[in-house]
Amino acid sequence: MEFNNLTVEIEKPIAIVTVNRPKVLNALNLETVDELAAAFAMLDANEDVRAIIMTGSGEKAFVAGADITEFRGKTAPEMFPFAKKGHDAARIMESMGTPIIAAVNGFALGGGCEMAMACDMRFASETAQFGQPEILLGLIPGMGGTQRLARLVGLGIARELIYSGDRITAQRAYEIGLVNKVFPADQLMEETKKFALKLAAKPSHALKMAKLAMNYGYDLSLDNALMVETQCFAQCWSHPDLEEGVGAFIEKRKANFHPE
Ligand code: CO8
Repeated sequence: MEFNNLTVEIEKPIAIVTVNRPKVLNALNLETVDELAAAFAMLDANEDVRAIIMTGSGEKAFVAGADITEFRGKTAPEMFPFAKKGHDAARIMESMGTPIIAAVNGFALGGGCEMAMACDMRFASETAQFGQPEILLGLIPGMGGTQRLARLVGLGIARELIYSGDRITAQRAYEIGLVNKVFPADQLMEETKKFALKLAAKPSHALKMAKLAMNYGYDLSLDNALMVETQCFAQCWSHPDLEEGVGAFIEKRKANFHPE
C-alpha cells in the first residue's frame, strides 16, 4: 500500500508508522487521517506484526495537530464528517488487537495529543510537549480529546488543559499519567523499540484479549465490563498459546509462543 503522508516500515515482529509531513510539523490533513486508518487496519491484518510504534518525522514534532489550513471557510456540516473520520481512525487503533506505542518525539498538540491518546501507551522524549490548544483557535478538541484526556488524567486536569490551551512538558505529562515513560531524545526510539519487542514476544492472542477487555470494558457498568472480561478470558482457551504457556510452566521450560 502506498501512502503520501506516512511511512510504514515493517521490521518483523514490529512495525513503525511515521507521519511524514515535517514542513508542517506533521499536521494531520484529511488525507493523512485516512491513510492512518488504512495503515493501522493493514497492519492489524498482518500476523507477522505483533507491536506497532507510531511517531512523527523530524526532530521537532510528533504531530502538531490537525492541519489548520484546512479549517478556513468550512461550514459546520462540512466539519462533522471531518471529525468523524478522526474518531474512526482512533477507534481502529483502539479496537485492533496489536498494541500501539506512541513515540512522542516533539510537539503532540491538538489532534496529535489525541492520536497519541488513542495509542495503548505513550513514551516521550524529554523535549516533547503536549497540549490541547484548540481553545486558542476558537474551537475544541475534535478527535476524542474531550473524552480520552479525562479518562487518562482525570476530569480536573483535563479541564485545566482544554480550557487554558496550555502546553505542558513531557515531565509534567508523566506526572499526570498522560505519558508512561520519558527518555532523552536520542534514546527515545531505541527504548521504544525495546519495549515494542518485549510486547511482540508475548502471546499475541492473550495480549489482544487483554487490550479488548480493557478498551471495551472501560465505559461499561462493572457488571457488563466483567462479562466482557469473562468472554475475553475464556477466549484464551481457543488459542494454542494457552496450552503452550500453561504447559511450559508445568513442565518447567521456557514457553515458545511464536515458533518460526
Ligand atoms: N496546521 C498547519 N500547519 C502547521 C500546524 C498545524 N497544526 N502546526 C505548525 N504548522 C506549520 C506552521 O504554519 C509553519 O509553517 P511555515 O513554515 O509555512 O510558516 C511550520 O509548520 C512550522 O511551524 P512554526 O513556524 O509555527 O514552528 P514553531 O516552532 O514556531 O511553533 C508550534 C511550533 C508551537 C507547534 C506552532 O506551530 C503551533 O502552535 N502550531 C499549531 C498547534 C495547534 O494549534 N494545534 C491544534 C490544531 S486544531 C486540532 O488539532 C483539532 C483536532 C481536530 C481533529 C479533527 C479530525 C481530523
